[in-house]
Amino acid sequence: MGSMNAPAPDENCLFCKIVAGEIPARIVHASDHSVAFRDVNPQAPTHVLVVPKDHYANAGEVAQHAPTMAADLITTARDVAAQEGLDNGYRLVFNTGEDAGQTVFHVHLHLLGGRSLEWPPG
Ligand code: D5M
Repeated sequence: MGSMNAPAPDENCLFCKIVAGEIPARIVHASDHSVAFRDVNPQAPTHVLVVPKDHYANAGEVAQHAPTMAADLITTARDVAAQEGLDNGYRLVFNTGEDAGQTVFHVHLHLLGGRSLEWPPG
């Protein structure tokens, strides 16, 4: 979390570019440590991605190296859910690796809500 041991931004990383303001995004929440923005390909009426400003490849990496940051992603998602009026519930997802369909290797917490969500996911 901005510590001396924080990983350097990855110049090829799409979400590092969004964090840096180099690529536009519909930002719904920002703090010193994280940014939340709307997914370009929404799968629900509310579909927001919460990312740490620092570059970690996936949820396991951020939890191992910056556990407070990992918790911050979840509390930020909770706050955005409240802001979006998702009083009936919402889903949080970390796709991790190829089989899960992870396409951007900068950890992002999907916040989905605004409709009834099926289980199990596809
Ligand atoms: O999810 C990666 C997600 O990132 C996917 O739902 C699309 C979204 N995405 C891709 N490019 C952008 C930009 N430029 N803005 C906002 N959202 C974006 P994954 O879990 O890796 O499959």
